[in-house]
Amino acid sequence: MKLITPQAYARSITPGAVTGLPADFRWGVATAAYQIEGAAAEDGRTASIWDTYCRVPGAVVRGENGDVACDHYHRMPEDVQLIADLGVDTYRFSLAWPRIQPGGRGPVNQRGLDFYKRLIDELDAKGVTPWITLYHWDLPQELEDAGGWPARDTAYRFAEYAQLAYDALGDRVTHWTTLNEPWCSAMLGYAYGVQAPGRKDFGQALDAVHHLLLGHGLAARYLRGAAGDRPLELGITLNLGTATPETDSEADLGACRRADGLGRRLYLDPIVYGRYPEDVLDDLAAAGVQLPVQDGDLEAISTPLDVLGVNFYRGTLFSGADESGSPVDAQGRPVTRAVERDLPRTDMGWEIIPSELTEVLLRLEDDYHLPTVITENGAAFADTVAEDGAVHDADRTTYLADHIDAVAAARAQGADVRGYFAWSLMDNFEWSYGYDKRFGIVRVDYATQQRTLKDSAKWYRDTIRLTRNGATQ
Ligand code: IFM
Repeated sequence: MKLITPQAYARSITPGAVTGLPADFRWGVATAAYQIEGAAAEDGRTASIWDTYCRVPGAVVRGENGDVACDHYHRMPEDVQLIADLGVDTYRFSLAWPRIQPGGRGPVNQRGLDFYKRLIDELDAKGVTPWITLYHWDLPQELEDAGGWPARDTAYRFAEYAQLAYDALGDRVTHWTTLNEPWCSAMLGYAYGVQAPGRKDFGQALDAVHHLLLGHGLAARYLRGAAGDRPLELGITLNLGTATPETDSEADLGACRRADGLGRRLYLDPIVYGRYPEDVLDDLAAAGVQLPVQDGDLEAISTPLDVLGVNFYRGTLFSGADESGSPVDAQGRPVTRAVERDLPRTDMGWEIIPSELTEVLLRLEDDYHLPTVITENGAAFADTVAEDGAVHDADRTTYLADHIDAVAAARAQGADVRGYFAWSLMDNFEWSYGYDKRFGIVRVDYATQQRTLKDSAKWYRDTIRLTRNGATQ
């Protein structure tokens, strides 16, 4: 494969209005609690599965962890000022479950909750709308010890935590996302073992899928009821990409059907239509796996939503044959193989192809008819600090510009996409990659905790301003 360096990918892009994005288009930046907060043992917070997983030798690059991260817990007012200075209208952040309800059971921990109240005060004072994600992967360790997401009780515990959070903050916050990327929680955490809690059991991972969705549904149902006449913008965030067949062969088309089924329809169909996709259930049955569905679960899971959060990073080309051309593996199971393309890549090794974001948004419009918001999109690149202290990250600016254009293209073709959040506000703890991978539009010097706007942040700020000023609708 020809390697194309980020430098070859980057273009020089000046800020300008993005045609076709309306004045009320939502612009934001996003973060997640464990990735930025630090203060891991402060004010009553107890361990999450990530605190534990980071201590497993070899689990995280250089054995790093989120104990300090970006020290956002102590630097929150400065960080909110940074957000306000970017000119975004919305800040998407997650609540740390083990801070709000240590151990995942029992009453609220007031000191933990007060941090988020102060954050919301600060955002309000600066005119930035808070958008809360209830769960961005930091399951209280005590719940994992009791069985984790493969156990049905965890769904009820999540609904109870959602209730505590909404009762405390629902009068101040309108925008609520239940889960971030349940595919990652279930598959990376319980099937592939490359994220917390690090289990490797396909059957348990599928139990986790259903219980994550059930937790989402029970929480969504509670929030809907509790909101009453109060405005509520309720959603879930899924990581959604494309599955493109390498050829039109039956095997390659089958590989795409399976990848799309297990990666996307398994979540979207129950959430939007209240049913699991038949073909995926058949595939699972063939593998000896059955989802632990009980009466009433799918009604809860399909509680109506206002918005679907889309995290887009990459699409994938699939082949239904292995390297030797066989359509089945050694166990006789059909092959679903990702094929590398000759495309530029980010520092994560992820292929860059913005047109696939347009494709995803149009597909969601056609098949699921829910308004969407891009709740995450962005790229890690190996930034360098120039002699003048600046970060000239033309590669990241190019990535953001091309993907925002892809959103505008989807809108022009009829997709009801209403907002875009850059991932991420600042460099942070990138899970199993530790601090190695930098996704921020703001650089964090972890030795001093100094924040520096990268060129991409300045470009984003100016593009938002020009687009708002130039918007006609
Ligand atoms: O950093 C993560 C985030 O927590 C969830 N979505 C993908 C990002 C980049 O890997």
